[in-house]
Amino acid sequence: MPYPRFDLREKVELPENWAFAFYEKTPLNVLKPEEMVFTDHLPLPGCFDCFESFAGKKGTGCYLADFHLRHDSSLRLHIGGMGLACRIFCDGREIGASFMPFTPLDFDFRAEAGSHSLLIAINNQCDETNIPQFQLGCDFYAYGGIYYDLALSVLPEFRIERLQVTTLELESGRVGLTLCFGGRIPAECTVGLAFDGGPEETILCRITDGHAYLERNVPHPALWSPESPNLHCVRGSIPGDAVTERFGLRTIEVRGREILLNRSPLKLLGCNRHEHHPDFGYALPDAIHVNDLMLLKKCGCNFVRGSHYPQNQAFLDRCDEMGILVWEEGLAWGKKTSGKLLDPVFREAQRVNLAAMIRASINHPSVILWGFLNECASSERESHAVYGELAQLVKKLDPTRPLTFAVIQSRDHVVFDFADVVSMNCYPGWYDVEDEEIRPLGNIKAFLRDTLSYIDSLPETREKPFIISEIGAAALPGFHDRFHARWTEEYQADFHQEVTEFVCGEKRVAGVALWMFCDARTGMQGRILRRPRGFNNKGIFDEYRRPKEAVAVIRRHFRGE
Ligand code: ADA
Repeated sequence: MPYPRFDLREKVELPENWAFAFYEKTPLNVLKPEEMVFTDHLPLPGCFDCFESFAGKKGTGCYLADFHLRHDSSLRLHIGGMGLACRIFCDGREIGASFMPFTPLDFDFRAEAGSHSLLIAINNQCDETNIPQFQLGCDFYAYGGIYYDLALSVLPEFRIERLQVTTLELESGRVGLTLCFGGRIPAECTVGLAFDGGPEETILCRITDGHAYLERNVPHPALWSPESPNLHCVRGSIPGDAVTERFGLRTIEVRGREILLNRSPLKLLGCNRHEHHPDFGYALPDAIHVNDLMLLKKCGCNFVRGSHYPQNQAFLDRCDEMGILVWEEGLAWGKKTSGKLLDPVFREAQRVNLAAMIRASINHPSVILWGFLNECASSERESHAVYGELAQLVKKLDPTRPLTFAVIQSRDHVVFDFADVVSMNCYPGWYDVEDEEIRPLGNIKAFLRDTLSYIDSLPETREKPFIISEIGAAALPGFHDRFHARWTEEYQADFHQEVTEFVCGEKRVAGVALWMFCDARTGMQGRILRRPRGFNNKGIFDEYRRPKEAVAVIRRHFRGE
């Protein structure tokens, strides 16, 4: 179970396998709970369109379960992330809805003692008017289901919702603790505080705007870093409720062109990763998370970019434990000003998605960068306000982490003033190369040098760290050909030889996220014709995590062997 943990809250039991009904090509708003006929059983969390009977189908999947309450209760249904849109009903009455994929959601409602039915209807039809953050042409598949954790629990009347921890001083282990309260909040209350299962201190706290703030020294402090991912716990309790949060003592900051972790310069070496597996869609079991992190570490990576949406909290817990640094980002992919970028509904969805992501991930020491708006219209003047309002929100919710966003590889960006870290997606040697060139490897380093000159020529970027946020070439798993041309494993390995040699030898590059960790299913709308097998094949592992030839090359450079 991911952190935060609420050990005093009563959990309401839900089944692992839910009664399931599927309505093909049927939108959410026409379905009536009383008319549904349940024909199958499917597990949650899970993506219904990964299963044999519903594979690749589009429509609404309806999950039904009974639950039982001993008392009249206030309840919270927590969904760590779902897609693409849902409506939730208790005993046939709608208790909530969302059209925001990959966003942590809480639905609070009341129910009386006795038996009840819970119905979760989820639609995976991608319609940009209903789901402004996603589009059919996205280069990742629009699965339907509950992707991340799911829990139903009883809410105390007065509750402690979060305990946010900020490292103030490394040597003494001094931390700032922001207690966030909910429900019927009194003006003051007694809080119990205990670090790492040690003795509990009792403090009388004044509560202002639902919050109280304290500072303490963590007893026996041990710093968190990728080499020594030491973690601490703090439990905050009030009468009838308690929250346990896990955190790491570490600082992250930007100084000139460097990123500093615990005041020492850091080079980020890693991969982009989709939370994807063909058998599970985005609902990955923990075993996959752990194995993926093992594979990344074996390659010498210390960094993963969670492209392109808020991550599973269970994955971030594993990153904390295994010492992998994370760039976490909100969901938006290639939005244009002629499309959704300037639309107020899209902008509001961005704010909700980012705020929920930051609140959920605030205590993960592994998360060191916040990102948003992947490859959106960063060259157009009208976009400036959109980037600005999101940057302001991120800074307000968390002033401790640097902010970045991946821009496309052009030379005309107008939004870099908002970036603490400058990031660019680069595809030399893959896109935009002469057709006659069978192996266009020759210009990769020249392109990257030219990119650095561009970054160093702009007043708003020249004194900031620079990350290559994507760079990659596709290889069809197991495809070898004597030309060693594009799509072969040989070409991808030679490509990454050029890239990793350049990155590891170039001080100006503060980090790289190779595109990408493993192959992942692509979107629809013609993109599939440019993506053999229906997968983005730029993974250095295939979708079942079998290594391609590039892995050995990358490992050699990243590990300095
Ligand atoms: C873009 C995008 C990625 C992926 C990549 C590619 O940079 O950000 O999600 O689509 O291109 O493989 O072309």
